[in-house]
Amino acid sequence: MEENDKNEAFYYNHENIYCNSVVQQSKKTEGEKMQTIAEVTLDSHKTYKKTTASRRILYIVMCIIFLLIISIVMTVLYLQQSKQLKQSNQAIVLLNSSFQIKLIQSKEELKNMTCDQTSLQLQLKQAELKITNLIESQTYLQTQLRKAQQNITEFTRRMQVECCEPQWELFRFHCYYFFEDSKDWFAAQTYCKHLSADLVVIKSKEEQEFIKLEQTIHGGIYWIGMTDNETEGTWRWVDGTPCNSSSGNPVYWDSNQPNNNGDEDCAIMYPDGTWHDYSCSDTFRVICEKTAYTCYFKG
Ligand SMILES: [Ca+2]
Ligand SMILES: [Ca+2]
Repeated sequence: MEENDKNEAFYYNHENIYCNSVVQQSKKTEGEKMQTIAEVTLDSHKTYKKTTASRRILYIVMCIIFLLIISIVMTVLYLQQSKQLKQSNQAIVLLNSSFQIKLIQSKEELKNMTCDQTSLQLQLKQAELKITNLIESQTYLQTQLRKAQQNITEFTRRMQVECCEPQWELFRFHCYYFFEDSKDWFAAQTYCKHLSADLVVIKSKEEQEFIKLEQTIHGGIYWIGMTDNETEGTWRWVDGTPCNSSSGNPVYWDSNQPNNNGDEDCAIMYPDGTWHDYSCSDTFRVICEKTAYTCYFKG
């Protein structure tokens, strides 16, 4: 029994030793593995670090390149813009110069126009003054002309006179011709017509007195231009106007005339101025009458 126990104990010890050895071996192996893993891990880590660093460097380089490209592009754009700006500035300078020149020219023209305007205003005032003077002169001349026309009219009126032909007597714008040959009444009227006249027509007291006076000077008995041969008792002058007291014209019949003694249709005038009706076929002297004409006084 003890033997067995000893064997068992021995076996147990050997087993423990073996186990321990296995464990130790196992531990040793795991450690190696761990070490290996650690080494691998470390290598991986180192490799990762290296990769990361490379990537960073790459990123940095790319950024630098990008920035360089951006800078170049910006520089090119800046240069282009600067060139355009320079051209624009040059154009502005040219425009400004042109504007200044035109402004100076405009000022000069304005100055000249101002001078011209002043000169024109002065000329206008002078013209207005001349027009005013001309109007005044025209008014004065019109007044003088009107006065001269009035003087001429008055002078002409004074120079105008009524005239009669030779051997005709003038009385109040009429001419009278005392023809001393004897004719019947109708022949007497025809004779007067031949002289552009008629037998005398008496229409006022003054005319009656004038005829009477002339008849006294010339002497004899004269036909006057009055007849009732158309209607008996209705006496008319040769100009057609009635001859009676109601006509408004004076009548100078003798006290018992007209009496139509044996058909008396024509009238005569005695030297005393009285009127008588007589036969038209009887013959007496002739008094013709016509309107005087206008003539001019000769100094
Ligand atoms: Ca009669
Ligand atoms: Ca008689």
